Amino acid sequence: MKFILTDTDPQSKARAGIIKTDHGDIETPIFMPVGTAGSVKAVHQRELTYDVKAQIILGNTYHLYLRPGLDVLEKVGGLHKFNGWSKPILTDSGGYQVFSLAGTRKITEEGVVFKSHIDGSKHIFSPEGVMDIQRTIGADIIMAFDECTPYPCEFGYARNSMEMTHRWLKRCIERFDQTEGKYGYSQTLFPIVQGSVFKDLRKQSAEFIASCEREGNAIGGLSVGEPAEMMYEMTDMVTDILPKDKPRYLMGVGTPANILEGIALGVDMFDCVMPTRNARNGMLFTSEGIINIRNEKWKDDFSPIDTGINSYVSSFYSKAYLRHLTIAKEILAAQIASIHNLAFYLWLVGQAREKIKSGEFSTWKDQMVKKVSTRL
Ligand code: PRF
Repeated sequence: MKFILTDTDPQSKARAGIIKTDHGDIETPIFMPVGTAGSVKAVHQRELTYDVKAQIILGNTYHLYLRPGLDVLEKVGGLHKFNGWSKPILTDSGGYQVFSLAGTRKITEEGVVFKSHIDGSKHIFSPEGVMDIQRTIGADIIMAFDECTPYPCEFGYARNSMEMTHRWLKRCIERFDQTEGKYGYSQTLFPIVQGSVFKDLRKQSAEFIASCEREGNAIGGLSVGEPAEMMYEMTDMVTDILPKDKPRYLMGVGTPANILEGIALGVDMFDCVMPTRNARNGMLFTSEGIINIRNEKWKDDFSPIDTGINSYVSSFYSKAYLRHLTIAKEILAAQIASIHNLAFYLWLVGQAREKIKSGEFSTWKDQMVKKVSTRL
């Protein structure tokens, strides 16, 4: 993997660049649609490419390991072959899903023992095991095994957790560097900064992560319920420490406004279930603001969903029709809304890139944050 920084904004820490992988280039800043179990919910691969214009999607180690399982993924030759997505893929390590999804779980120095949310069966994730699993899934970018602390979290817990995440990282790196990609292309490992909302812990973690000198770095443990201002403050501190010549990934973030602020703070990559999950609940993000499509006010509004983002479904289907489909619980509602929301997120980061390149990012960002946060 290679990262080329092409432009920097004069008034903020925003930057534009290109990540080069064996499955193609990713222009940054970028939003990565979440495809937890090997599919971005309600959106098929051709739509992801041509309508959403996704450049990279996510998969989850936890889900893919439980189902379809490593035997199937190894036999087919990795996740790209299995789901037909030939552009880059990133897998999260399971260090987050195990904590948020699995029923009972026990964390020890060795790793995490958990019970499957599918059949209750018992499994163990260790730093080494999770590296091996992600080698078998075959994502281009794989994540270190970490503990994402909850919010709020006591200082002592956050410190111990961060220190364990750092020890786990050393084990991840050792295992990753001793092994090779199984399918003929290269993979890269991103470590994850933790430290909850404590400045000294964040600083310590960012310095440790930077010292590992991997090809890219991630910021975890944020967007877990803390006020947005706290998330920005931590991100700001961390991006001052992480190397400038490597991509930075803010995990699980966020709203359109969160993403714009993150870009201004020097973040290059984002992922979140929000555009797809909220789409399935009738919440649409548009270039004019936020729409609850179930609202009576859209009943006979035959105007297109959003003509501002150059997306087929968004210009073709009307608000009234999508409202009808949503209320009638038609499957097509989830499809149209998911494609639209993702196309909007990809349009937004694309605009951010253009504005960084033309030197207009900061003023545009302030206007856009207000616009995209307005409830219509
Ligand atoms: N760690 C991992 N995945 C994550 C997070 C984290 O801290 C977050 C936090 N918002 C989202 N996804 N491994």
